[in-house]
Amino acid sequence: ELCRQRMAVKTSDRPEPLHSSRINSVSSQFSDGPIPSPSARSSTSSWCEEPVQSNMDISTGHMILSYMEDHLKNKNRLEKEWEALCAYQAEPSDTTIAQQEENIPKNRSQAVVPYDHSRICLKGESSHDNSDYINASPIMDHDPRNPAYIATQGPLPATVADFWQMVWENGCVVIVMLTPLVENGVKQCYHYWPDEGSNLYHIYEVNLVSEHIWCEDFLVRSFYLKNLQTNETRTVTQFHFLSWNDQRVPASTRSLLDFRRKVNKCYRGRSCPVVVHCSDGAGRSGTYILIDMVLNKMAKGAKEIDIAATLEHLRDQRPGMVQTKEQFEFALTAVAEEVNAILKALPQ
Ligand SMILES: *[C@@H]1O[C@H](CO)[C@@H](O)[C@H](O)[C@H]1NC(C)=O
Ligand SMILES: CC(=O)N[C@H]1CO[C@H](CO)[C@@H](O)[C@@H]1O
Repeated sequence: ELCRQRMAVKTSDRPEPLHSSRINSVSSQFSDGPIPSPSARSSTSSWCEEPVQSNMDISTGHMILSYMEDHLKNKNRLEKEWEALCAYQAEPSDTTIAQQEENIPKNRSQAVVPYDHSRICLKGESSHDNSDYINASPIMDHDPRNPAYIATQGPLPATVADFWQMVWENGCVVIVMLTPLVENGVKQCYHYWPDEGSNLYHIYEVNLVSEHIWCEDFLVRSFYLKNLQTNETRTVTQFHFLSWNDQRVPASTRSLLDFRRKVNKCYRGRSCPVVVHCSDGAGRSGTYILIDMVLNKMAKGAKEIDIAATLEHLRDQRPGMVQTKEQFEFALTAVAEEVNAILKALPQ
């Protein structure tokens, strides 16, 4: 109930973002500079945390924080709210296209398939099997014409060419991968990139340019993607979070929040959708998108924050977004922690 309560917060009246001046030694890796040598290099660095940045007003931050803390303390309220979310029915929710015979082998899970009204369509004439189907959903924030994200399942061996076609056709430059390839012997995602050199997936040539291990929780790979039909090329950066298992939550909010800051630093200034995937593209992907969407709304000075309504909005666009109560609670905790960090970084 509380989460549904509209929380009016003061709009930020500070026009300038508060830029931190700390220079990150590897930030040049993410700019569109000259293409590095074709031989992939792996490197490790000491963990250098991304500084927090936000337009958030101090009083807004304090209101949000006390709201979140109050919400997290009351487990009974959280339980009730989760129950209400579980009962939520998206409308429309037809998934007839995903269930067509030729598309069934392209779905990793039965439970999570895209809605007919909200799915990414490939250009059939460019696909290897003349089909427009991929298990992927555009996720809008406020602008119905430009999805902010594409939530998708981890590619299967049979859908890896479709995946790169989707990345190509939607102009994507950032991929957020939230699953290890295998968990306890269970395959979560196909290894859809080359470990070194290049691989060809239908007409999409993918070159691994670099691999940078940030810390034990995540690494960043840079790819050079080429469409062999047109000879056009693009640099794509993949952020791979390694320590988040299916149906679970990360061990701490800290590394996921730092991971998100690094993703957004790389993405800044773009308008293409961010590709977010785990295994089925709903539990971990939904949790990540929920956190990112809410924090982005706050950074833009949103007047009201309603996390449950935001999650319903996600579930209107893809089934199963955020799969467990623990994941929902984790999202609330992560938002509170980030707001706390932003407040600490503000000049008092
Ligand atoms: C792409 O490059 C190849 C090799 O340089 C060339 O043969 C081909 O004509 C080019 N295709 C287009 C569409 O420019
Ligand atoms: C909804 C649906 O048809 N799901 C299928 C997707 O593909 C997997 C793997 O082939 C099947 O197990 C599901 O039944």
